[in-house]
Amino acid sequence: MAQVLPAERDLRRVIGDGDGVPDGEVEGLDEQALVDLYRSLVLLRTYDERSVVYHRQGRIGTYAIFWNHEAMQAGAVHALSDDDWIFPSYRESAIGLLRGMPAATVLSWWRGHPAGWWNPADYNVGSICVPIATHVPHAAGLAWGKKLDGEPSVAIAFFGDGATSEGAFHEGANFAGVMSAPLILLCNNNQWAISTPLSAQTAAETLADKAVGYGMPGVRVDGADVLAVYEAVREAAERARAGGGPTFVEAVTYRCAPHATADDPRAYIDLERVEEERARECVGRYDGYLRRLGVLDDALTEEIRGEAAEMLRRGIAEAESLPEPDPAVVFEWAYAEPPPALAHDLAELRRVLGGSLG
Ligand SMILES: Cc1ncc(C[n+]2csc(CCOP(=O)(O)OP(=O)(O)O)c2C)c(N)n1
Ligand SMILES: [Mg+2]
Repeated sequence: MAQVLPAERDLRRVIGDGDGVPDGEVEGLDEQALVDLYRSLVLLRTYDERSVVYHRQGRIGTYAIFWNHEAMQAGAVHALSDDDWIFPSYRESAIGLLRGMPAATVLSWWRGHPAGWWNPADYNVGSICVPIATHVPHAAGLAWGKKLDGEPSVAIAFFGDGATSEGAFHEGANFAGVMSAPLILLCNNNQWAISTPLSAQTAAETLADKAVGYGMPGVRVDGADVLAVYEAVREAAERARAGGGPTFVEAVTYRCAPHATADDPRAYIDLERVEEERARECVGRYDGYLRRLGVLDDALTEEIRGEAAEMLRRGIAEAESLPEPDPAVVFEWAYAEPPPALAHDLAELRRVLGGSLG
């Protein structure tokens, strides 16, 4: 009988505070790799901040903000190879950028344009999953399939603290455990599910404790420490590739932006706590780490930020230059032989939309 250890209690950290807490080091990351990681963090941060502006300008729809979640996304992707599969939730909508997906594609998704529906096989990045946790069984199935095919790829599924209360999470985790699938369950514990706090979500002491029930290790990391996430995911991937099965990684952070552009957290959140968390946000912490190490200065920072800003400028221009989609797309692909009522509904939609789109 395999022995399953209880989940780790302490949060793993690598980045110090530039004061009393010393910086650690991750083996095997040279200067170039450290700067590449920074580039990815800045790209995600820029995407996120610009998207809030685009939303306010009416250029994209309701948008799920991921400010201060960049470290868990970039840290995890950099720890994987391009053959590994990523299953994002709406919180990781732009993670494909780290696999070379154009910004216009992700922005198109948020504009409700079909150009935002990429082919997952082009980037090994699954579709953005909005229903909570339903992508966990998909990721488990893909990981199991890779194992059956004798391929060394692993899959990673990103989901939130709230998702751990969903049936699909439990089914996917259990299946992965039983099949020893090469899966990484990356739980973004930002301590809120819209307005539901973690304390109302679970009676478990930690979310990583859930791993024990599925016979897999549970690891807890500081989710705003990109190097701690990197190291934990790299270990989980090595274990999975070696036939060791799945790992649950709980990346603990705090949601210090609204859930989405449609949310006003002042109705339920402690604003002082938010300010504290914003002061220790993940991009600034890694920036400080690299400067203490002597591999980052103002000139390089400016260059990296400029590149990211330019990518977004071009991305939104490209997304906005696409022709309006035919509204018929809403009715296609659900049926091999659409029922006649749908033709009536489409005609009605064209009439309501008038000449502009029809
Ligand atoms: C199956 C399902 N139920 C409810 C919702 C509505 N909903 C959207 S986001 C959200 C909260 C999810 O919280 P969490 O899993 O912690 O992820 P976070 O948004 O914090 O990243 C809920 C309940 C949904 N999208 N899908
Ligand atoms: Mg959450």
